[in-house]
Amino acid sequence: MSSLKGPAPQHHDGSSLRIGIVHARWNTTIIDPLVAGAKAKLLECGVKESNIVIQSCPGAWELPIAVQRLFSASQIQSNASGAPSATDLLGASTHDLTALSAGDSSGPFDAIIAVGVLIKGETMHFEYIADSVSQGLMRVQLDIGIPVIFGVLTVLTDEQGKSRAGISTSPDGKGHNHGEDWGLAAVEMGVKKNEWA
Ligand code: DLZ
Repeated sequence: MSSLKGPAPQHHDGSSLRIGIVHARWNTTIIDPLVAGAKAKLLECGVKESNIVIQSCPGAWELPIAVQRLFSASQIQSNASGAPSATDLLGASTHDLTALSAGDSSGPFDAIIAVGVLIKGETMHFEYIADSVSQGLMRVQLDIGIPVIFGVLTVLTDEQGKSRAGISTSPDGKGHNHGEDWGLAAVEMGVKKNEWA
């Protein structure tokens, strides 16, 4: 029976891929399981742990520049042997990007997952950030020519966010971890980007 919502997940072989995850540090209760879900699916698809690089930035607003810099740094790294690593470059130029973990591999990323959680407050902040981040990530994706997976939840309440991270406390169940879908999308698009090159 076909599902009413979302694409049927495709499982591709990610063993030759290098994937970046950049996440905001606002709403970490929701962010952490999303990042863990994305990483679990990458590993399940065969992406090597050393080829998964996870970085953070302060908030969702910073995600477009963080993705762009992470990709540029990985390109520089692959073009010049002995050059500073992606983590070094990001650390040097963007002090609030901190490495949670970094792989020992090098080379440009095949896809980058941008993860953020925007929860609507009482002001217009949410609308401005949500709109700018969406447009910024699309622009970066097309500029760098690498799939940028849109892992930004724009929710009205904490509970909606928790449900989409698979940690809801509601009696209806825990919800579904969308991070897992983003991991699968990154592998699918990373593989297809190479096939369509
Ligand atoms: C300022 C702000 C607010 C109000 N809400 C969120 C949020 O729900 N999620 C998120 O990721 N970031 C939020 N931020 C921070 C901005 O994204 C940004 O980090 C700051 O405005 C500094 O540029």
